[in-house]
Amino acid sequence: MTAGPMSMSPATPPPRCCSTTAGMGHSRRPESRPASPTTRTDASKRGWESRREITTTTAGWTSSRPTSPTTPARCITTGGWGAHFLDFNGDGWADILIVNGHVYPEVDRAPLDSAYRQRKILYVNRRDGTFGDVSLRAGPGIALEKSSRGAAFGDLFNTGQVNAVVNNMNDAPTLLHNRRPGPNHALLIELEGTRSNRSAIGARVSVQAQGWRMIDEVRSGGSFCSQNDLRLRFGLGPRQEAESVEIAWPSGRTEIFHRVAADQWVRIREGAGIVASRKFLPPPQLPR
Ligand SMILES: [Ca+2]
Repeated sequence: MTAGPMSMSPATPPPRCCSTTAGMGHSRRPESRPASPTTRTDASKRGWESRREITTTTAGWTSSRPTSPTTPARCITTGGWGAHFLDFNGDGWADILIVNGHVYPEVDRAPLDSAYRQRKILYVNRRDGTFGDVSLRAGPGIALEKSSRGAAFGDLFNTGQVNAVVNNMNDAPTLLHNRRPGPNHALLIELEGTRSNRSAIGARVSVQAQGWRMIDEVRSGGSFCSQNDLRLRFGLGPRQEAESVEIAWPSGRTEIFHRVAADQWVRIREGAGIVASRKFLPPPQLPR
């Protein structure tokens, strides 16, 4: 993904809904708001929050441009930078989180339907080949408006949840803490190569669980200027174990492990099997 200039003129009325690209991810999409304060409160309890200790602005739905349920949907322009497929709710289906921001601060003074600081976008996998935008119900961390660039994803607290660290232009970074509770299970797999490279970059892991088969690979890098957690996290939904974990190492070796319990972090060394495991920790009680 590369950054490129975005046109700042002319000031033509935005279309009702369209999609365009201009260098970085750039989309126009209809904007809607929560229907009631109740929706907002419930979402903030179980959604994503930002940590104030490393951000300089407070999070909250009220920082977004207000509309009411009777306000017609309109298009806003967002510039996407860091993006990642992540299973934020652990149901085994990959969702998408995108952090946004315009290239130029001057856009705030231009008659354009965009802004230098923009909220994030969270898409949930509908399990039918489509994604739904749940950004406005995903907590104050998603609604926080920054001019964001890179985003790195990983299980920062070893709790089985995916969190994100976002860097922002001329601002403190944001830690997005995924607080979504739920009964779903997960498995975190760390690979250590011996004949392969030590970080196991390029290894492919296939997890089988009650009819599901999920595949992921260990990758260097991530989204824009960011490095994700090298460990692979598999959301297992209601399944409490993986029937099999098959690893195709870059060296060409293939290994398979059976009946691996969920809700733990396992370290697998090439040729030596599972050499360490640790149950997920309870969610941390971070200061607000
Ligand atoms: Ca999911």
